[in-house]
Amino acid sequence: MLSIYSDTHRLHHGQAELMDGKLQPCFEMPSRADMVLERVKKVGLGDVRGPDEFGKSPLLRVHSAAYVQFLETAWAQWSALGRTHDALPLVWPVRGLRTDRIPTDIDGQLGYFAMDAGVPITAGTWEAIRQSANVALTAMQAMVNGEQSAFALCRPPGHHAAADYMGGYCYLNNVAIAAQGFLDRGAKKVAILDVDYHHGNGTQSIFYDRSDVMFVSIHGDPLVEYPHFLGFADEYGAGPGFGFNHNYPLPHGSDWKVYEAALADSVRKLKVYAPDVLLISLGVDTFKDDPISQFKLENDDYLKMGQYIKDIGCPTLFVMEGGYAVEDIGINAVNVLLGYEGR
Ligand code: OKP
Ligand code: ZN
Repeated sequence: MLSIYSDTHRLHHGQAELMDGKLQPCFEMPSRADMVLERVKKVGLGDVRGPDEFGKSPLLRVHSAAYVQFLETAWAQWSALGRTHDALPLVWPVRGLRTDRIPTDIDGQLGYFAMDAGVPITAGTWEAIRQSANVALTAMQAMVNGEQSAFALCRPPGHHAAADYMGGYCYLNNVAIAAQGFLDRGAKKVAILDVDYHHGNGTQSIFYDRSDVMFVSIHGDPLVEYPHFLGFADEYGAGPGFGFNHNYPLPHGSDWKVYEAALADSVRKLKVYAPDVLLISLGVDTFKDDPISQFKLENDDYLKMGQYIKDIGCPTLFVMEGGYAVEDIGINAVNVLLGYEGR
């Protein structure tokens, strides 16, 4: 399987996130991608190529112009005030507050365009997130050109980012941008299966009212897990998109047995939909030793996950999302790809 990767992800390295009331080093760190790349090479998965440049237009097919401009200028606005630490939001427009005007100061903009404080913006963030989207788009283009499968080794991840907000380590929604890329190149029906531990709220919201993108997600129950405010089982889609969104919230402590039942049901739904192309939001934070998650999958379970995905039976683009047990992230992510390839 072809992999796409860029070293540019290193330019994004947040200093700290709030966890349990304490500032701690960010879980979403550069070594994550290094470990996955190392494993790709070690098992001889296939060629590894750098990304091509797709510019801003494919980003604007998914994200609002105001949001993309905010991402592009946030660090300059922040550092112009003499600030040297990461930019972070601190105030949000919750129920009853005004969202009909975009603040002109950077603190207001950070709150307006964010769902939480897990999204540090550094000097290199814009370049890193742009290239992460280019990695996904390059893998998409390779498949349009004939590859039957590909692995976009994206970092930072993307599935929590919606049309006009960032959150949960995510800025540009790489998998949504690639999905829209397939549609813009002639695909009629696309499906996204999100196996990250956290619900892909951004991806769901981007395609919620559309029938040309089916979104299926298996994740920790949002009643007790991030992102808390989306990802419940009764979210089926809206308008023409009704019936094209399926969530499988699972309890804390879920192991492969519990997970497999949800995955098998997801596979059934995806086979009925019969998409032209399938995208996988490949988070491996479902692993038993993940430091921020509560499922119990083991290394070999990811091989079986890959076999289930293969059984859906269509061209498949794997897009890297989460996974914070850095020692095992490479083994687990690449096991899905090996399982898919029947190796
Ligand atoms: C990003 B991805 C846990 C706080 C969780 C945000 C998690 C973002 C996960 N106590 N903070 O889906 O892997
Ligand atoms: Zn996650």
